[in-house]
Amino acid sequence: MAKRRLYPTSCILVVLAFCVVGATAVHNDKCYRQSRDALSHKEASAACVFMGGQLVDIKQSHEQQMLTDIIRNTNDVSHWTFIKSETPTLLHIDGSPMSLQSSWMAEDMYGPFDICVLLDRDQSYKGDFHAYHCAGNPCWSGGTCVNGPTGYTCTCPSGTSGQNCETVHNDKCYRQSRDALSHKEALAACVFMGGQLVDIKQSHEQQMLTDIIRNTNDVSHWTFIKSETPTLLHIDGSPMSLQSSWMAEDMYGPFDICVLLDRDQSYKGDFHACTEQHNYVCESPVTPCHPDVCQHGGVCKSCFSESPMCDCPPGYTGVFCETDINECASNPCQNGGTCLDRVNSYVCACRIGFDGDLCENDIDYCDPNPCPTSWTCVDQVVGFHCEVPHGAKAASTFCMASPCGPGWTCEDTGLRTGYNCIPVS
Ligand SMILES: [Ca+2]
Repeated sequence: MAKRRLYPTSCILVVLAFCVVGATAVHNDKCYRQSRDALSHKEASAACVFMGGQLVDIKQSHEQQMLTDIIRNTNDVSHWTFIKSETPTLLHIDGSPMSLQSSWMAEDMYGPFDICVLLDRDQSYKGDFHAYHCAGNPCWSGGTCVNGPTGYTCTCPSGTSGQNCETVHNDKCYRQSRDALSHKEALAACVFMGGQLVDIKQSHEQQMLTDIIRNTNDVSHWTFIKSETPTLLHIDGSPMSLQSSWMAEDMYGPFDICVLLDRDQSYKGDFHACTEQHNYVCESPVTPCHPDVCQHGGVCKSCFSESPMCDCPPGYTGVFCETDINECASNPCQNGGTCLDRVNSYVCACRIGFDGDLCENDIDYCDPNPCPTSWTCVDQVVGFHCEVPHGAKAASTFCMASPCGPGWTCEDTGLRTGYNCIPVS
């Protein structure tokens, strides 16, 4: 039985999602905020809790109508609601259930097949089921999400890969943000997705990130380091008594400075006020999956407490490596050959008269000349013709002597011409 996610009953702030810019409504003693950004359902749930509310849980039609009116008057796009369905039952081809653990029971997990309820713009904002993935664009680093029957695929910018356009480097997983936030918000955002703001320790790590950033959005990114409050002096040289807030884990003072991989400094670290809004990179360790859902020997990895990433062996693709790539799709066999799909390869079955890996060779049956001495051989598409030499004794029944040999059919072609040899198919 599905268990719905519970939130503290003291919450009266109910929000649609994250990062508010106005668009706040009060209706029947509840306060609603519309998000500025598109997130996955999981991220949206976390974002609402982060700001002291919860993802909107629509219980009555007038509430839905009120929200629909607001959305239509603002950005007019689909919005997540609270409800998340159970993992749908997937069946093997023989009808037996596929043993994928439903992750709905766990408070903070979403399974690869979970679907969520969207106030769907394309359905006049009636609730509709959507894979939680693409509707919130789970693709980081500027990747593009494409929904498929068993999940989604991210088309990732160069330098990034993985299910969500993460970059895996030395057993760490990196994600580039979609948005610019203050250093404090960036720190919190990384923790929310199960990681931390990137803490660059080595130059090869910095170089790797610089390369990725240059290939994607090419803007400055926050790193983990936050400096102490700098000493400020009055005009007479005496120190200004500002309390340093660096010691407290979750506080930022008004004069704190943070370290930015600064685009204008060729991505060398540079000091900036922590309150500036910049993009950021989150990191997390790469961990094995539980359960391992990858098929056909795919290696299952997970990062940011997210759904599994399968590294598929050659010849397989799909979120779970469930699809045997059809290597025949490009019709590689020539001259009417039949393509037989294999794992990471194919075999061409050639029409008679052709050979070669791609059936690209038109067989020359006259090389070497199989005809009697002094006869002329004429290569045919299938088989060959032996032509009687000029001045030879007239005859029309050359095949009586079985000149083609076993495995061949002989065909007399008439007086003074000769015979055809055709391979038995
Ligand atoms: Ca194949």
